[in-house]
Amino acid sequence: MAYRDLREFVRRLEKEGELKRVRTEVDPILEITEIVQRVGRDAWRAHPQRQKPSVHSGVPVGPKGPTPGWSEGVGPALLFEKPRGSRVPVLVNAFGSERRMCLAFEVGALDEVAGRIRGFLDMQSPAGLFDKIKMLPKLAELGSFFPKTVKTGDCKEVRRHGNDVNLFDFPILKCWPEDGGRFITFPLVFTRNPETGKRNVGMYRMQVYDERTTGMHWQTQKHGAEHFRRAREANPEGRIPVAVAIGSDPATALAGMLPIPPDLDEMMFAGFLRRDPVEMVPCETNDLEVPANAEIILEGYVNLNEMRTEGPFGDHTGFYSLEGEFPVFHVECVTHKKEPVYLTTVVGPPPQEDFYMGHAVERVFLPVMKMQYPEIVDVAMPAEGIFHNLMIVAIRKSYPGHARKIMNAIWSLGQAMFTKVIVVVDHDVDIHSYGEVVWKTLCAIDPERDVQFVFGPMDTLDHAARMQDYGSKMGIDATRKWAAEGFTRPWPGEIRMDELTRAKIDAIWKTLGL
Ligand SMILES: Cc1cc2nc3c(=O)[nH]c(=O)nc-3n(C[C@H](O)[C@H](O)[C@H](O)COP(=O)(O)O)c2cc1C
Ligand SMILES: [Mn+2]
Repeated sequence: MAYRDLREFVRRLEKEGELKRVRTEVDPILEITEIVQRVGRDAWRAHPQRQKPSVHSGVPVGPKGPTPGWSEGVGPALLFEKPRGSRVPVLVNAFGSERRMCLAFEVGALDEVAGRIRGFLDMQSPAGLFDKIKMLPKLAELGSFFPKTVKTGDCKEVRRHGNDVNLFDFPILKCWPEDGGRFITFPLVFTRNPETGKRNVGMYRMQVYDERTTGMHWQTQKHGAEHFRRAREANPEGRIPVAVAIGSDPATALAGMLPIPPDLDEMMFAGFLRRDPVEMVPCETNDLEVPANAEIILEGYVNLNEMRTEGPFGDHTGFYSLEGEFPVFHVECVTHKKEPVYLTTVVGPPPQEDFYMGHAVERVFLPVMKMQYPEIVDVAMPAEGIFHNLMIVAIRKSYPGHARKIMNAIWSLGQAMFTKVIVVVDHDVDIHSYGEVVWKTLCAIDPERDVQFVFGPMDTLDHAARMQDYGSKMGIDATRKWAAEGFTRPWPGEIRMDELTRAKIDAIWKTLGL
């Protein structure tokens, strides 16, 4: 049974021992972040094995009990019951471990979600990966995961319009000392493609400027930004309706971060993930729809001719993302449950909660990637690589230049286009052991020959790129080099003891007193 709403997920987390309540009054300005950092650092330090998803995503519970780190993540989910200045409790870290991501998707292991997607994709085999993902709506129709419109929902229990709207009623965090203000960090931002009418949902942070105005940080390559541009081309002086939902059942709440193709409805995907259609209600003041079970809804518009300075913001890079010009969201109406919970997350120096959210996406989409590129054996994205900076890929190399072909494939694959450094190794390297990756990569390269640079779109948050959103990327071919690639020297074998000697020593080992 799919979770009814966020509250039901909170109850489940509590039952599973995954949630702690904080009853002391604490300030959403900085103090909550500091508490989240402390529980996170302690948990991460205690479990250095946590970064081995090949071990812990497939077999969460082995004969010796759960794999260390599977449940700890960045510490427990935290429900702050008394945030200073608000009557609304704050939920943070709800998805901050692999175990909680599995609870969110109601599976024993993330591979199960991947398996369901693969099951659908196996039924058809259109040409490209994106075409494959685009098949999902049709396939999902079979399973009737399409969102359902309903007349009303819990998110409408309280309604406020115009001057009665006050964003400061909610315990919106200011996370880090130099942040430009308070930021809503876990929203679902709803827009429609002005040309096709299709819905998009994205998770884009929103800086609170005053009671009824926020920033809208959709980065230039994201679908919300594309809707904005298309509408502006048609009518530069106009506006587009925007609705924001904060807090929903877990699959729906997470759908805003999914790196799926444009015009594929994230709410359909959420229905697929929760195995039950998402119920949508019409907004009060525009023609958008929002999840009926949401905790809080903000309705309003974005002017197409208005930009405002947004930031700085302590970001998931571990640095402040700089000030920039972004559109402005004007809130005209707020609706919410009678006793809403405010869902948020803290980003900052890795690892944070978002590592586990991104890690789940990586594991769930890996089989889709493998279907398109069967030579890919596995992919690893260390937390400190913050998703876009480093991807380690193991391939079964079959022909000259194969590693470079895979780099180009990844740079053309949806949001993987942002990957700054790709390291391609042979299939026999354990890419979840970063020590082994460093060792074998550095032994395998002649840097001038094996490093390739390309130019292209960059993550907006990359502060080292020569320009915002545009820069260079690097691919390292760390596979064994072949004669067919112009490498004519012999390639040495890796040192390993022979079986006979090992067996002999095994036989006398206990007598050696070591
Ligand atoms: C906690 C969190 C915060 C995020 N903040 C932003 C943001 O401020 N701006 C942005 O463009 N993407 C942000 N993202 C990434 C987007 O949600 C992600 O790229 C998503 O796929 C965008 O949806 P779209 O493809 O429909 O545009 C964030 C992701 C997470 C997990
Ligand atoms: Mn989208």
